Amino acid sequence: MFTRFKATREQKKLLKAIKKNPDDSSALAQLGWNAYAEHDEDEASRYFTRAIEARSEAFAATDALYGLALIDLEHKRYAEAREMLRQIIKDSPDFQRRAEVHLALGQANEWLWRTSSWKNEKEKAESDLLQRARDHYQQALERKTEQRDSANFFLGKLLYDSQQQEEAISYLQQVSNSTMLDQVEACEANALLGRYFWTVKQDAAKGREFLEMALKKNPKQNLLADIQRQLGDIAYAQTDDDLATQCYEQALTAYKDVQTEEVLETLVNLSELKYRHHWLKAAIDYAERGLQIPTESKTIPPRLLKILAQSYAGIKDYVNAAAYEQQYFQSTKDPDEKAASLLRLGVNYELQEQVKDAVDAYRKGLKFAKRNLEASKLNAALGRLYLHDGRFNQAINHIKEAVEKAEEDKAHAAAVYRLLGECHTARKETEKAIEAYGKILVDFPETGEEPVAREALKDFRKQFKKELQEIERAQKQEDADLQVKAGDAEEVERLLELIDEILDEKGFFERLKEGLAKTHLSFVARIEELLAKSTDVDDELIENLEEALILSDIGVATSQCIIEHLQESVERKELQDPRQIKFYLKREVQAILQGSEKRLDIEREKPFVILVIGVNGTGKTTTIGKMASKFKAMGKNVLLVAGDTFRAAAIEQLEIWGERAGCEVLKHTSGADPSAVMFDAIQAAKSRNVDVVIADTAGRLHTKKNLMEELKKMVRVIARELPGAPHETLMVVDATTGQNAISQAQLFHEGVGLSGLILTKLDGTAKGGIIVGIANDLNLPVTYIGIGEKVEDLREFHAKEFVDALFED
Ligand SMILES: Nc1nc2c(ncn2[C@@H]2O[C@H](COP(=O)(O)OP(=O)(O)OP(=O)(O)O)[C@@H](O)[C@H]2O)c(=O)[nH]1
Ligand SMILES: [Mg+2]
Repeated sequence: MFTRFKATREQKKLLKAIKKNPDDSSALAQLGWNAYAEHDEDEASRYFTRAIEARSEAFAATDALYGLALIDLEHKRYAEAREMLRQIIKDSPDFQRRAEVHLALGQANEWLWRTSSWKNEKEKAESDLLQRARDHYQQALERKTEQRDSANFFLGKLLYDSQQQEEAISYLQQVSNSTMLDQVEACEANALLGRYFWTVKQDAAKGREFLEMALKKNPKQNLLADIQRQLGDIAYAQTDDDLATQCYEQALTAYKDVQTEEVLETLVNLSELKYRHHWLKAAIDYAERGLQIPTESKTIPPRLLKILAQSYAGIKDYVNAAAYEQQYFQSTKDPDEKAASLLRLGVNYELQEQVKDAVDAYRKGLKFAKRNLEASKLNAALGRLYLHDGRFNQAINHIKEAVEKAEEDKAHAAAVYRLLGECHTARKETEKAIEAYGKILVDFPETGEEPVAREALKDFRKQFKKELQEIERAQKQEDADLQVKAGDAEEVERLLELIDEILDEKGFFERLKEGLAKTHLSFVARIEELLAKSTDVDDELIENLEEALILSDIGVATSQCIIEHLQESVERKELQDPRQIKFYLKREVQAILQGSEKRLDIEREKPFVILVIGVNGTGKTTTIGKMASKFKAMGKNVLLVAGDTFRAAAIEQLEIWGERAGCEVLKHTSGADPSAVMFDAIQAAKSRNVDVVIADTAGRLHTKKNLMEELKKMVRVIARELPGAPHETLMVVDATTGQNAISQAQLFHEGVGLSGLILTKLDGTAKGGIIVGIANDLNLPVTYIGIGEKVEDLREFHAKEFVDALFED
């Protein structure tokens, strides 16, 4: 209110002044500027022109001329503006607003440069106009006035657009935080910086930082769209799909109805994101919008067509899917993509029960497929169709081809082996069928085919057992065919043995489950009981749950950690039904254990030295024996070291294991210094081409200081003789110890530094939950778990397998 009042009062004063003296240039110029500020440019022009004509005061006339030039600039009359501005520079060296004049001249030249037509890029880059624009900005900059930052910005932007990006960036960076720039300039400066760091430097963090800064300055529609699109690109590249989707959708809204390549790129990325997250209708919507936009691009249309084909197939609209698939097939040049497309098309036809078309598509696909996997998938599809059609000879040929090239995709390979099993079964090639199913159990155990293969093998077993019974019966009845049947019996028994062998390989899971039965009872079953009594997930249930967890050996801290996560899920309303708790609990436990898996990389060094330590009787020597057998089976030359010179018969015990595994044992006499044994062992390993050295040690209590010192000395000797060794220092922990195990491991870790744990005797204990506490509290990985005394009872620790065995009823 106040300023307005002042303005009108000043206005009145000025009008009075020119009434008195119509040639008062100063008042006329000021009136011009006032009108200019009110965006009344006609009026401003009139006052400015009168001020120039009056010429009563030189400064005012110059000022008015500058005003006129600015109006011309705004109306894109660059040449006229430039003339006037040049005149000011020439005639009025003392004009106070000289920096502004240079800035305006810079802009006039810049816009003349931008709007002229150039023969080629070179001519454009070497143009005088460009040079002049730069010079004037530079002059404005050097004057260190309020316009300094604007000059900096204009110069930066001009350099950026004239292919001098590095130089441009240094100017723009100086003003990215400036308060002297107006909102629009500040926004553009940061947007340019963001684009530069992201697209030129591939620096996502810096790019995002500047783009977000630009976003805060309220960018105009088009710039907003660009900024959001680039933020989307960054998120997309970093696979932050949610953020990418959000940014792209905002960009699209800001782009409105324009149809540029940028919009098209946004659409194709968005449709891929939607497809990836199974929002198929949205994927289709964006992709079809993308297809409407004319483009020069060779890559985008095929991408759109592929998404459309796959999305329509996903929503079971096979007609549209097939139509787009055919277009995709035509548009892509890559032979393997063509093959993959025909594979999808074939599946599509099968779903529409057009089997003949499907066969044609698969056959045609085989002509294109160069990559193994595509060829294998096409062969498998053909094999499957022929198999179902009863044409076993054709089927087996395709399936065999498929098997050869299937390995790189486990799920697919498993499916192919199942087909092979089915095909051999159909051809009555029983042993080959068993082998095919066996392959799935041994090599692809974590695929969906595993239970199928297991069932198939069990069916064979049942069938053979029945056959055996029949043979027996026939023998008792002294059947005439006795001789023949006896021969059959041998064959059937052999196959039965084969099946048992295969099924037993995976029997570890069953044994693990059996072994964990008590832990299951004390942990899972107790919780199930609790849940059965509850109807709501309320505070009482959570409290009881916490109590149950704490009682189950997983430790207080870990229990609280799990409970906190559960509570978060309750708050987010994901977890509302007590029946869900078991699932959530399982997920939590698995998440904790997942981080604790560790595979020994014995190929890493040669010789690879493993030192095994722990409290008395935890299973060190037994575990070493089992590990030796494993490494031996992998074809490694293993040396066992009898480092336990203390306990009676310890050396003999290791020798028995060594014999069983078929590897050498290096020993001294009982009572010798274990460090001396280690010294000899390392020398021997180096000279005898040993791959893996496993050193046994005497059991010791973590509280016995002198025994800890002895252990440290062994480590020192090993490290001195072979720098970097021991490569693994593994502590064997007896699971039946329960919570004590954690403090034991802690003290050993402080003493010699552990690289991992082996948890033994998980069979039969109720305290198996300790493994969760160990994983959560100690930050030490678990390499192996032991569930019994035999060689096959030691296995690498798989979090998923463990949790499945623990939670399964
Ligand atoms: N049930 C079961 N018993 C095991 C397991 N691992 C080892 N054992 C048994 O635990 C007992 C002790 O095993 P050792 O290998 O001698 O233990 P150690 O740590 O070498 O013992 P010291 O050398 O005396 O410290 C033996 O009877 C093993 O058979 C396992 O995973 N489950
Ligand atoms: Mg021992």
